[in-house]
Amino acid sequence: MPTITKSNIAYDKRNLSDKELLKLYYNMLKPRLIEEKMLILLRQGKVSKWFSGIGQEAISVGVTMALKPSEYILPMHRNLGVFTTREIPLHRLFCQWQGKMSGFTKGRDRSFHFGTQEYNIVGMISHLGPQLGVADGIALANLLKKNGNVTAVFSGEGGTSEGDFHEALNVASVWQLPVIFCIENNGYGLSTPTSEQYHCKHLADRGKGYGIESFILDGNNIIETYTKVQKLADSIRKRPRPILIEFKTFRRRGHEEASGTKYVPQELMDEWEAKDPIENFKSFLFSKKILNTSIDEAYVAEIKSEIDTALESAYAESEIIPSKTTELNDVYKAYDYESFTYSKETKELRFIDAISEGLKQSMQKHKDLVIMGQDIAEYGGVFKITDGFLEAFGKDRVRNTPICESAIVEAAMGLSISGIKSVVEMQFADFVTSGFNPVVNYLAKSHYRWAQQADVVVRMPCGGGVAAGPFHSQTNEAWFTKTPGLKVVYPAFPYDAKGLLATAINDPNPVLFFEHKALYRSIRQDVPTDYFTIPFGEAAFLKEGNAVTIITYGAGVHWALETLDNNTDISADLIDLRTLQPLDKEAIIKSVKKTGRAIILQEDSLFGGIASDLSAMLMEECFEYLDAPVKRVASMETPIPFIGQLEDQYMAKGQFEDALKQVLAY
Ligand SMILES: Cc1ncc(C[n+]2csc(CCOP(=O)(O)OP(=O)(O)O)c2C)c(N)n1
Ligand SMILES: [Mg+2]
Repeated sequence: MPTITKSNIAYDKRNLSDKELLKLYYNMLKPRLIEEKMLILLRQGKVSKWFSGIGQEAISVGVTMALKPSEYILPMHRNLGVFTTREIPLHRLFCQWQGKMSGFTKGRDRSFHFGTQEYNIVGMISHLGPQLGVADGIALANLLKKNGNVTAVFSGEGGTSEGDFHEALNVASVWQLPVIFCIENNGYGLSTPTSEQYHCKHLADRGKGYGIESFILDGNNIIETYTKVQKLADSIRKRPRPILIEFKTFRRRGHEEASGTKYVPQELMDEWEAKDPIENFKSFLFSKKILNTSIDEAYVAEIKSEIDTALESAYAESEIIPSKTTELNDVYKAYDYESFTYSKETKELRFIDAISEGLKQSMQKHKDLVIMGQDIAEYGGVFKITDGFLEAFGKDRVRNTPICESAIVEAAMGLSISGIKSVVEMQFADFVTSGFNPVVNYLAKSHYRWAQQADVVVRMPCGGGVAAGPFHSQTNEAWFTKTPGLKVVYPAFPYDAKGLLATAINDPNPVLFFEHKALYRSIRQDVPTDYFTIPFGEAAFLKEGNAVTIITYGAGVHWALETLDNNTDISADLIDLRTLQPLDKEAIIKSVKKTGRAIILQEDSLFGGIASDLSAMLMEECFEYLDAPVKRVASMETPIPFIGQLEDQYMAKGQFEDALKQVLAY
């Protein structure tokens, strides 16, 4: 550490007590000494990747000390000071970095990529920006619970270029969420200097554009960061609203240790070394006779001894012994399916009404369940599924959102972290692409990474046959069945839609719930009027026969039924999968072993779809029972065209009858 005899930072100690000032110093010293040790261990190859926060400690420490321990902080990769100030035992931190069992991720994720409910810290995913939207969700939960808590979230200046930043600030402003957005502007994002990252003077100036108060602080001045954040947090607790702070600081080491700093001019390094947040503060405290050599040496000795002891105990912990069962079991949160008794009374409902009724009854059952989506409140959603919900459940729980799929999925994750279930309505399943990252990387991986469930249902109005063209017709379930950690539900009937939606909401795991738009108003069925559930992973046998097994789901079910109605001589097992993840493998295999022939019908285009995987599974499991090759029937390998004659040509429906007859004739 450089020695600074006269402070280069102008401190004003205000009304802070000596004890508080010393605590600020101690809390900055700790991450610095840990990092200095880590750098040695890194060179010895004893620690994996390291992102240094040396020179930025005043921000992590100031913000963390300004918040109450019960308030969530969402740090980034350089915020060791957040973790140490929250007093996470060093043993656990070191175990985390070494991938040991006593860390926070059972060796499944590295460095600062973890969260802990015990310490109210939610660590990042690599993609940086999603943290900001997750903070919105936590802040929303605090607002709904009226607990007066503030949430702080960090981003580098590089991360502010991501769309997530824009979306999160906009949502926080529109909803007046009690969240402090902390930008650590440290001059570089990997090798990219600020001049190539953004084209405005200060990032804080962006606050105005979002309608958010913003401030610029000297990120190297611990008194300024601590007292200002404390004051702002107090004010937000009384009058909830978002605040943007740009902390000016500098990244004194490479992006990560191995990558070096060749591209950083030496003058900048020298200039910022002279502004070291710890050395300058130390010199100030010495000048005020608050700190002296003996106290300082005692601090250093105490911290070093804590580090050494914790390192020793972390190294002594045995390596993780891989177990496939443990790994697979932790992808999803365990959930014991619950069935409910319900009266025999039924009512004929259209597919769309069944979804609406199921959703409404879940809103009644789960008193804090929140639904979010574009135009879902006063307008009732573009399909009118949530018509009347606003009047029944109020604006807090039925939330119109700006057009920002990423931030809303992230906010749903934040609600789940705070123990609140949510349902997100994609206006059309096609638009999930704009929220794809948080679905497949945040929701899907969260339980596996740090045992945090993502209790979120994403409703997906999907499918073609409605002359809606390439961007309002897709059935994109295969994008999600590919991703471990997600459940995927795809009902074909009103009864299934209602019962499966209730289960999706009860299940604490992330569920993609596909609703075929062409079925909304065309399919009717008698459905129990009471609340009821249907278990996941159980296919429905709609017809039983001996000659062939037809496996399908969604609109495909109705195409197959129509074909069988027109060909009453065909004796087929017709399996409606109902849920794609989990998949009822047993039912499929059992049926194919019986019939010896299988045809799989999907609406999506062929390559990489569900049919391909099912076909491969049947080849592996039923080869010796097959009398004909397994047949896949799917739509054309083109985007989905608009006009009727082109869409009809595109759709798998038109090919199904011939393909079925071929399989039978083989
Ligand atoms: C979506 C995404 N793109 C790129 C990266 C690679 N990456 C990781 S950190 C980083 C730089 C981040 O810069 P900044 O936000 O300023 O934070 P700093 O590292 O300076 O603290 C980059 C490019 C990533 N992790 N995620
Ligand atoms: Mg940066």
